[in-house]
Amino acid sequence: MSLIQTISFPPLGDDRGSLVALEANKAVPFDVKRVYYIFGTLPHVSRGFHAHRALKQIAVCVAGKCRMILDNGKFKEEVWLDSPTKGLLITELIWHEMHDFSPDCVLLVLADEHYDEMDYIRDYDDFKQLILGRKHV
Ligand code: T46
Repeated sequence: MSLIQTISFPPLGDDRGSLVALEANKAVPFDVKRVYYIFGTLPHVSRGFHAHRALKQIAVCVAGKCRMILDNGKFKEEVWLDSPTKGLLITELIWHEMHDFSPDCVLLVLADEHYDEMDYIRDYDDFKQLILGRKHV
């Protein structure tokens, strides 16, 4: 099974331009408790490098683009987030990294829980051990 689960957000366009509406439990397959966005990341800077224990998220570049790597501890896949109509589902226990941000990139993220640093696994070895069921981290 592919790690890349994208969701198409149909644009509601007319001659004035486009509009995308994201509704919880519709286009977004969970209750949204938090929204954050990442912008002004320099092109040579990478971000992420963690997995979440339980958090589910949808990420979409509403402007510009970036490259997302997803890793389930067994294999990795990558996808360009390069359209405001392309959302990426990031489920729990998926190591994720963001690279190659364009200067105009605004990465919008919808999350199903409030911010909780305890939900982060920021050490790759800990992540692997958890996936392999060898360690409680
Ligand atoms: C993720 C990827 C896609 C908060 O205080 N509240 C928040 O809701 C968030 C998301 C972050 N923060 C603080 C924690 C750090 O001091 O903001 C700072 C930067 O966060 P972080 O280094 O985790 O940023 P990224 O870009 O590496 O990761 C972020 C999200 O944190 C993460 O959940 O999945 O984007």
